[in-house]
Amino acid sequence: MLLASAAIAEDRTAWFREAKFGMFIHWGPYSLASVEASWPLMTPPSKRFGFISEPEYRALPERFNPVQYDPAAWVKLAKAAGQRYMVFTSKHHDGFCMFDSQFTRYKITNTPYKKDTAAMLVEAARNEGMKLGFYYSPPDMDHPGYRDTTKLSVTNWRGEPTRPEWSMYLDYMQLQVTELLTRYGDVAIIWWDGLGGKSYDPTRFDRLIRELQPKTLTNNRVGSPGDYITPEQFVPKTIPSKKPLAPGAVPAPEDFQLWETCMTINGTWGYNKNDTKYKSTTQLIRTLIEVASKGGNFLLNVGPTPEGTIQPEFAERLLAIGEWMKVNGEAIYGTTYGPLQNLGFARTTAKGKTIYLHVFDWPKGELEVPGLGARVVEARLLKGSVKLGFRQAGGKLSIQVPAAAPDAHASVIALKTR
Ligand code: H79
Repeated sequence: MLLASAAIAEDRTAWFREAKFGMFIHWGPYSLASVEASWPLMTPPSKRFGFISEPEYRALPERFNPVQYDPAAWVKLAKAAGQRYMVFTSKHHDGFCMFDSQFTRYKITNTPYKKDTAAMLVEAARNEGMKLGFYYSPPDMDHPGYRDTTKLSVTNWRGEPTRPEWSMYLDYMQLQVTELLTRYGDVAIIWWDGLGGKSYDPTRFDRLIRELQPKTLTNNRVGSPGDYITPEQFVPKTIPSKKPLAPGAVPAPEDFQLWETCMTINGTWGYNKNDTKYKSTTQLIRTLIEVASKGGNFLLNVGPTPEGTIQPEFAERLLAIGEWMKVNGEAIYGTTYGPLQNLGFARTTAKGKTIYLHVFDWPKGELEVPGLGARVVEARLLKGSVKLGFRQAGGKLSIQVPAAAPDAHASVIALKTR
C-alpha cells in the first residue's frame, strides 16, 4: 500500500524530474512602482524592498494596465530558453489576485486592464504544450480573516491564526484554490509560499488538491512535505537526502529528496528598473548545472514590466541559456545527480549509464578525472559531437581534449560507461 502510493507519487513527478528548468514569473501592480512584491507592506521602508507607503501601494491597481502583455511571447521566450514549465503568481502576499477570483474585489479584472491575466497565460501555455503552475501565497495582507486589516500590516503580517476569523480565511483559500484548479485546465503545480506559517491546515489542502487534480504537484511551503522542497536564492551544499549522508557520498535513489531552487536574475522578484545587478549568462548556466548536478530543478525568475513585457536584460540571458541548452540539453534534461560531487573544476550529472562532465575550468593539457569507479567506453564532447581519446588506469581517467575550452560557459563531455 505504502509502496503503491510512493510509486504513484513518483509517477506524478516524472515530468518534473525530466523538465529540470522552469520560468518563475512575479507580476502584479507592484511592478509599476519598481518595489519588491508585497514586502514593502510587511517590513519598514528599506532599500532592499523599496520606499512606498501602504496607501500608495494599495492604490497601484487603479493604474495597472499592461497593454503590451503578450503571454504567447512569454511562453515562446521560456521555450527558447529551454525551460519546460512556468510558474505564475496568481496571488502574492499582498493578496492581489492576478486571476478573476469571484471571492475578492482586489483583483486584475478591477484594474484598467480588466482582463484575466492568468487565463490568458493558461491559453498561451496550452497552445505551446507548456506546463503551467500557479504560485499562491497563503499569507494575504488584504484579507480581514488573515489579520486585523485595521492595523498596519507591518504589525501583523505573519497572520493571526488565533482569531476566530482565521477559519474564514482558510475557507477563502479553499475557494480560491478550487477556482484555480477547476477553471484553468490542468495545473502542473500549486506553488505555495507560506513563509513558514504553521496554521494553514495542510492536510485539508493536500486532500483538496488530490481530489480536484490528482496530478498537480505541490511544494513544501504550506506546512506539509509536498512533492518537493524549495531552497530560495541558493543551491544546497550537498544533495538533499531523506537519510543523513556521509561526507562526499550520494544518496541511494530511494533516499533522494526531490527539490527545486528558485532564484532571481537580478536581486528582486518583482520588476525593478533600479536593480541592474544582473547575474551573467555564465553564472546562470553554471547555477543550472550546479543544481542539476545535485539532482534538483532550477526555477529562474523574471519580473515582467508594468507594460507586460519581459525586459531585454532578462530576455538576452534567457536566449543565451537556450543556445547553450540546444547543444548541451541532453546533459540536463532527464538527468539526476552525478556520481562525482567534489571535483572542483567540473560538475557531473547522470542518465542511465552515461555520466556528463560539465567542465568549468578547462585544463592545460589532458583533462584528468579522479575517483570514477565505472569503466568508460566512450568520451564525446557535446559541442560538435566530437569523440575524444582517453585512458583509464589506477582509478584515474585522462581525456585528450582541445587546447581551448569549446564553450566559455561550460563544456560538456558525455562519458558512456559499461
Ligand atoms: O515570492 C518571493 C518572495 O517574495 C518570497 N518567496 C519568493 C519566491 C519570500 N519569502 N520569504 N522570503 C522571500 C525571504 C524574506 C526574508 C526576509 Fe525578513 C524578509 C528577510 C527580511 C525581510 C521576514 C522578516 C524574515 C525576516 C524578517
